[in-house]
Amino acid sequence: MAGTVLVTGASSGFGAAAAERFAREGWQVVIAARRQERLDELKQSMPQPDHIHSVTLDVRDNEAVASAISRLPDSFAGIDILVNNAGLALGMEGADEAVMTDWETMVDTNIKGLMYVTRAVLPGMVERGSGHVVNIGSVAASWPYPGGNAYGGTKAFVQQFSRNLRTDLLGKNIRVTNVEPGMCETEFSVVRFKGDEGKASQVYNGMQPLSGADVAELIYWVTQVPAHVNINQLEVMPVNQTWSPFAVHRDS
Ligand code: NDP
Ligand code: 8X3
Repeated sequence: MAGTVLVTGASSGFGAAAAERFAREGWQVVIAARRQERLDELKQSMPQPDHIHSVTLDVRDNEAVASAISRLPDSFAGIDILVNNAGLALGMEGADEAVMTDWETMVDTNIKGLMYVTRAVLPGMVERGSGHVVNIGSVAASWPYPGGNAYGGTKAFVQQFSRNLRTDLLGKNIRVTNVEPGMCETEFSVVRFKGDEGKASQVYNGMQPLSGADVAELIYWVTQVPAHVNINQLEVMPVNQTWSPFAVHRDS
């Protein structure tokens, strides 16, 4: 057996693809998300379902996170790799029109949820003297775009939190990597546009976005480099996405 990986947000997108990628290589996978039926389907689709343990979990609930980690069955309790993937964007309104509860949900999930899961899992890694935390950031952490406001802010937190984790964990043999993808067609835009599938699919119209499998491959790869190597940050975009020049507003 290769080891045990915990993937949050495993019911869809990168998380489901990463769970499959690790399982294919013989890893045990703890799959966590809120939608239990999706987790059940994923488990049953795996080559060895008994190597998969599913946990219904809302990462915004610190007590539930701590309790779920402490109640993992013994055979799944030694988490070697944590993939902090659960997250979302909500809305694309400008900052003067954005919905405050959307901002709060992004902060609660992308920042606080990621902190809760990390804090619950790290002591075991430190005790065992090994581990790897793979955080899923975004290009939005570094590169602003209209409507990215609070979402980009939450991913900037993930970027700096990842760096600071590295400094705290120096000498403890625990790796930390921040994977920062650009446009990828998952359920991300359907969630962002609150179920409007037409609007979501327009985001990827006429261009080839990344796939969940592309990102899963990178998540897997950063964990497979030699044990003395730490990939700090990995930014990736589809070829058809780059930055914009500075925008300048002119009066005439
Ligand atoms: P999806 O919407 O396909 O997947 C998001 C996953 O997060 C789902 O499994 C969802 O599960 C889970 N999730 C959301 N909220 C919670 C919560 N409160 N508790 C537990 N799980 C939760 O999107 P992606 O796969 O694209 O997104 C995964 C990560 O990648 C996110 O952090 C996103 O910000 C980031 N990202 C996405 C990019 C993209 O273009 N797609 C680019 C860069 C980064 P459930 O609803 O069942 O709880
Ligand atoms: C989302 C990436 O490029 O769609 O994290 O804003 S992008």
